[in-house]
Amino acid sequence: MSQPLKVLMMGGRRCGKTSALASLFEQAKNGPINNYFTVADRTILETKGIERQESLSNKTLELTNMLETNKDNSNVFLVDQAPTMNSWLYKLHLQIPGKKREMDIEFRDSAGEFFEASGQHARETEEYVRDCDVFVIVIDTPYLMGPYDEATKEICRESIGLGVNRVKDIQDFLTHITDNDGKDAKMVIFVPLKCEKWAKEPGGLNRVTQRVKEVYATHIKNLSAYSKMNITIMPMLTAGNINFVEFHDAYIYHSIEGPKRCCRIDADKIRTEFGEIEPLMPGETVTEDSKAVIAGTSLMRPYCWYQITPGDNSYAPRNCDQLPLHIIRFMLAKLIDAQTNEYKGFFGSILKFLRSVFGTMDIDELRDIIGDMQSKGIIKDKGEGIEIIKRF
Ligand SMILES: Nc1nc2c(ncn2[C@@H]2O[C@H](COP(=O)(O)OP(=O)(O)OP(=O)(O)O)[C@@H](O)[C@H]2O)c(=O)[nH]1
Ligand SMILES: [Mg+2]
Repeated sequence: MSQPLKVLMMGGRRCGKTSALASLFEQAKNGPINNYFTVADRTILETKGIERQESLSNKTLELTNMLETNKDNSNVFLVDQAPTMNSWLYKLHLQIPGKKREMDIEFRDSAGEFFEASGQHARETEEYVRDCDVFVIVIDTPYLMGPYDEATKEICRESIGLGVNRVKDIQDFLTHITDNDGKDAKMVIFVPLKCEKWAKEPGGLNRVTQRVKEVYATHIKNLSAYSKMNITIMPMLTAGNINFVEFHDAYIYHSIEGPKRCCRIDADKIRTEFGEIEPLMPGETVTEDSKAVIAGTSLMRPYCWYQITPGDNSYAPRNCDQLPLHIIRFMLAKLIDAQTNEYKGFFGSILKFLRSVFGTMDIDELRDIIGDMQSKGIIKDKGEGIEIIKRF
């Protein structure tokens, strides 16, 4: 029976995991991958309890709406409206045009709460970690860079940055990776998101990558101890033109219209989450946002404020398609490794598993396609902050 290639999306609450998948599917369907594969979203949307799984096309709409709403204004606004609670599967289907050669990549996309080491979902998450071959660690870039930039280090202290991105918790979860005594290759990809601001600065994405190497140094060191581990850093632009501007303490503005997230401008003025500056009227109050507490700590996460690029509100994702390409290339290398080494006892089962992961694809043909994409620069191994730290 064929089974999909399983990828686990990891990362803190609201860091942009699902939106990144939406842009990944979008770019895979419409970008240069299209010349080699017919790509389709084969997700079957589920319902769990009161929550219905959001379709990726709706997540793309959320981004394009945000770009459209703030077109031609200089509003500084908040993102992050509706947190999810569950773990969902999104399935990317690849087919060689006109042939019965097809395979699926299945992304397990959990809510950020699943990556709290002492949270109620920790056991479940550990199970996923044992079960997957590829791990995507999504990083909320403003909170990664905040503690190190002069302008923001006071309001976004290091403990806050680490807390929001659940850096320590993820380090713990990664210890559950099982590599069967080095026979079973694994891949970890660090993906900084919401990094548009840095992408627009000369050398900005290289600074982000450098910071990933410092903040995740222990993860990288521990992972490097596995003999067959691939480690890559790959910044992705999900929206392209929603740029980080500043942090402010998290407040709620209570008016007759109901509660809105806001920041204080001065003693009697606030800015709402939609970017409107409002004077405080009699009877209106401003309180701390209790939801801004970072779970498991007493720290408050400051809100991250964004602005559209002046004169350009296009939806312009970048390098999101690199993720599936690097993943397929890795799985091919894993297959070839298993074939060459013929591990005793283990070989038969892993080969069977890998064959099933590639569905009805012809391995030689797939290898040629990946080789061609590589020589044409469609698969990127460097530039724009992309860096391969370790390859087995
Ligand atoms: N500025 C900016 N905002 C983004 C970007 N990607 C996503 N967002 C916004 O960030 C918020 C969180 O994005 P999601 O993709 O829902 O985050 P998530 O990690 O899946 O969140 P949970 O599932 O609740 O943990 C949404 O309001 C998105 O519209 C981006 O590249 N830039
Ligand atoms: Mg999500």
